[in-house]
Amino acid sequence: MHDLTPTANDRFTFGLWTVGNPGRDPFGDPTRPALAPAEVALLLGEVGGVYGVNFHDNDLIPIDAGDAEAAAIMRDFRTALAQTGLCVPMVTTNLFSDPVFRDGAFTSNDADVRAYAVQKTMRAMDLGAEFGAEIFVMWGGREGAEVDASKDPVEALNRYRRAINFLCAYSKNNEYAYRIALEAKPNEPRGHIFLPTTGHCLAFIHTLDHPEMVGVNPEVAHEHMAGLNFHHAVAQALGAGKLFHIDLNDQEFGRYDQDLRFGSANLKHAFFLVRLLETHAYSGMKHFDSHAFRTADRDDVVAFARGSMRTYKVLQKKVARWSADPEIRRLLASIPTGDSRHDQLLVSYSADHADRLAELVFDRSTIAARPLFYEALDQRTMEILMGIDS
Ligand code: GLT
Ligand code: MN
Ligand code: MN
Repeated sequence: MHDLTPTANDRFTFGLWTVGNPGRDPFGDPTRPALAPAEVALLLGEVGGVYGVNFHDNDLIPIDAGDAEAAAIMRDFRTALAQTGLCVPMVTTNLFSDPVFRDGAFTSNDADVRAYAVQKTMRAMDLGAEFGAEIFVMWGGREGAEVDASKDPVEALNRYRRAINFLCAYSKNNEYAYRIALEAKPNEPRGHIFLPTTGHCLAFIHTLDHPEMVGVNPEVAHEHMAGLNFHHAVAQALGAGKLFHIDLNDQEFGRYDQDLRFGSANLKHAFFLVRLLETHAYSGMKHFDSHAFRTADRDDVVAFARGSMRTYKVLQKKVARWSADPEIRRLLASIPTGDSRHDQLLVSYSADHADRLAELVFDRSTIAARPLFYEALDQRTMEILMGIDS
């Protein structure tokens, strides 16, 4: 097997809503036929090397489906999973499409909407548990506002907190295996969405009743929409032990929500993201939360899915190549690191450490004159990315 061929060990996943995306956008109708859940699973089987398929409750069972329709869909989907060997590692709830959520779900001003949203999420948890899902994503796409006069944002976040606390307890009481992953997005479809960045989510988690159950699901495009460095957001989540899941895709800065194929817009960012995930041995799911261009037909959707995984695999190789590159190693080794004994003072506070630190004499101009060959380091990185290996 070629080393660029994805396997189940890579933990690559797609969603019913990603490869099943029919090409609708705010200005145009679908360009591809809708696929039934079982058809999406079969398509992913044809793609090859995919570990799992994720879904929103209503990707699998339409919101108005009767019992017989639901049972038939479940039966066909289970058959397709068995045929393809795919599992369902992550599920989520659609709290954004139905008009009932036009002004939010957990954070709505309307107690009926809030209760319905929690009830719908409980059912989605029940559904996902039937398929063995262990990650429950919460993307609050409609949790937000266009009109700040309409909501007290402190109270909105209190409502959000109460809903998540309730659902964590529900999951525990049912002995479900879920860990909840909050997904940030700054805007779209709302003008302003609550918990707009991964950093906001990380801070919010520590105000919850069960912070140990809750982490994040950062998405490349969402952090880029906020103009942020995704790799840094993921690093903070990793450092906090909160990277429960990741949504890989791409996004041009300053554009509408594009959900582009992973690595297709910002290759250098994608490279450093892969390096981060690989060097910190991230072992969770790598979910491609993107969709093929509206111009794609079924074959091109297959090419899109294969391309997403292949780009990750190529970047994995590039990371190994980069790390072993003599020039990169030389340049990294040249970065001045100063007198490591100073770190012994800073490792913890004591009156003695403070006194010794106070006595140190630093020659600012000498320190500031130490060379930093970052232009050379960045150029060599670019050359490796461009395929110039010598
Ligand atoms: C929606 C959104 C994604 C979220 C999904 C989970 S749905 O497509 O744009 O980023 O991950 O609800
Ligand atoms: Mn998105
Ligand atoms: Mn996403």
